[in-house]
Order: sequence, then C-alpha cells, then structure tokens
Amino acid sequence: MSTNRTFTMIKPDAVEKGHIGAILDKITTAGFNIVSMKLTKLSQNEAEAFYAVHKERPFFGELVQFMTRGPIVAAILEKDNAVDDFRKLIGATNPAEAVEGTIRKLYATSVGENAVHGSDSDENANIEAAFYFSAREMY
Ligand code: 3AN
Repeated sequence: MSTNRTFTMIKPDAVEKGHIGAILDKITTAGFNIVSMKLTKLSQNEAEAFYAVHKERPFFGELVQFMTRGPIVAAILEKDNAVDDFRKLIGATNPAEAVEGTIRKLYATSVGENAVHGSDSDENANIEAAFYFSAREMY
C-alpha cells in the first residue's frame, strides 16, 4: 500500500449514536477518497490482536471491551499526506483537547470513547488495513 493511504474505524460509540453518515461526510468533504469500507464487529480475540501494542497499558481491558460492544465501520482512505491530514481532521485523542470542528470535538465523549481511530504512521496504516481488508477489497 502506498504512503498516501490511512486506515480508520468509526468506533462503537459513534455507530450507536447514528453518526456514521455525518462522519463519512466530514471525511469525504475533507478530500479523502474511500478505497475500502465495511461495517463489521470485532471479536474479543480480534480486538486484542488489533490493539496488541497497548496490551501493557492500564486501559487495555476497557479498550477491548469498548471496541467489541457493537459494530464498527472500518475503512481505508486515500489522499496526499493521508496519515497526518487525517489525524488533524479527527483531533486529539482526548476530545476535551481536540480543536473545534474536528471529528472528535464534534462526536467523541471521552478519551476512551473517542468516536474514530486514525493510523499514527504509514507503517501502521498498512498493518491495520491488512488486518481488515484483502487486496481485492481495495479499490
Ligand atoms: P490515538 O487513537 O489517538 O492514536 P492512542 O494510540 O494513544 O490514541 O490510544 C489508542 C486508543 O486507546 C485510543 N483511541 C483510545 O480509544 C484508547 N485510549 C487511550 N488512552 C486511554 C485512556 N487513558 N483510557 C481509556 N482508553 C484510552
């Protein structure tokens, strides 16, 4: 996968509240092209694997429980400078610190339930995209 791609999830909190359409509108209006997308639900094992880098963190159990409580939307997005531009669009991990107009400022409620995920590097974008999508699901 090229470096102009990033990976996102619309998390269970935002899906439960009916924000899928509004968040996708923010994403596409900001110039991101959707390369892959699916509504899916993580099993316990899948969530533990996806967040394995955080397994020693005190919030790991809470994070896995949250991410498995309902469906999520997983997507691969394409744009110049995708990883950095998407992190700017979603805002800080803690919505209280997120800039006005960012997706987390608008739709997140806490550092745990923060509405969306965005890859933090090109390398992780590749790993995370491959976790959900096969090559033939990337358009
Ligand atoms: P980001 O998603 O902004 O890259 P990370 O990588 O620091 O943030 O954390 C990964 C995920 O773990 C966050 N999206 C958030 O859902 C969760 N998380 C981070 N810190 C906490 C915390 N203190 N309590 C609960 N969940 C947390």
